[in-house]
Amino acid sequence: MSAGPAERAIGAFRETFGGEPDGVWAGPGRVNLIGEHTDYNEGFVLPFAIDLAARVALRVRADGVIRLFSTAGTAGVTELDIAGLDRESAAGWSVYPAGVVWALQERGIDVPGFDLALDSTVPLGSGLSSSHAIECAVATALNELTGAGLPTSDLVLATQRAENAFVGAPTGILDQSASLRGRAGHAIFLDCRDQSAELVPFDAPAAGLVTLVVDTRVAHSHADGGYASRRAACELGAEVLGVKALRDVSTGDLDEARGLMDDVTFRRVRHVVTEDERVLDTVAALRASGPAAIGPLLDASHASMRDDFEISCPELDTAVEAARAAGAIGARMTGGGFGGSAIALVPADDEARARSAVMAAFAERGFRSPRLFTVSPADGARRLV
Ligand code: GAF
Repeated sequence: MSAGPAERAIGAFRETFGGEPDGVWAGPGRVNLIGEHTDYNEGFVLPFAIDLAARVALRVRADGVIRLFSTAGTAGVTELDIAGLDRESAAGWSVYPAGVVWALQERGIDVPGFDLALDSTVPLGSGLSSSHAIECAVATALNELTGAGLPTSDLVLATQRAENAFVGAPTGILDQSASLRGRAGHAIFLDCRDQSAELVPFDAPAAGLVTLVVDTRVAHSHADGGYASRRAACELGAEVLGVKALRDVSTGDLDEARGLMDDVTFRRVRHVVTEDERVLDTVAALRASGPAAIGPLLDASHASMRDDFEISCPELDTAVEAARAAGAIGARMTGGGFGGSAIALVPADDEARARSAVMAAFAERGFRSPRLFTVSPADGARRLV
């Protein structure tokens, strides 16, 4: 079997289980260029799959046993029974493959047992969708190996179901859509109401820019209360306004909305409504002028998340401010918030300066050193070998 990016997963598989896997599948992480907390409001998002991925080497077993091994950590092999999977039986990262199996079973798919070795380059808990990367790799593998042949839109819903009902995080469809639909050189403009998707060219280097990620290393979990409370506020806002989802509210409706609800709910609503508009403006700007034109929209998105949605944190604000002061044309936190990563669009000539400025700002405030790296749009979940 050939090596390449699959090599470490294959090596771990041979060492742990013996013999060869049936194949190796990859699920990339993602950054979201813009469109945060709009997905579960049936609105718009603009993520891209990144060139960091979870790789799973997998071989079907005949006895209904699932054995899981990861090259990260010291947990060794976790063993589960394919029959009667529930949240309590799975611990640590095994909830992600177990959740996918459970969601496929719920759709009537007869999933066999399997041995799986995971090797991931997506930093865990970094807000770059390390968990969805695993889920999308496993879902793509099992979709092929069972012959289920689900279309991408169903894989999106199955992995969302795994997150919502098995893992326990009330998330939308942003992350798995990026991981499953990614395409090198492109961002994905997704309408979360009907899953219609368009590829929008995003070639930062051609515009003399790099996409710098600042992983604050502040851990976050969407199964914690912050994410769910934002979602609940949005649902309340939609109910008060008499619409199916906040997608159906326009910025012109905001003045009237202000008088109909408490201030906190109004600001949550305003973030979502203005963020949807910023996504549409970003897509138009990218198409007309390319990545160099979207900086102010990224900045406005961050301010809205910091002040109206209140999901930023001092480390994310520091990353954004330091990168901006060192020449970034735009910067924002990316993902669910409360920690995780920020992205900054930085002129290639200023990259070293921006990196030093962010490191220095973190040190000055006594924060843990962040991880800095650049990313590019990559292909979505697929079989590697
Ligand atoms: C997390 C969730 F998983 C997504 O569904 C989305 O809501 C995002 O936070 C915020 O845009 O990544």
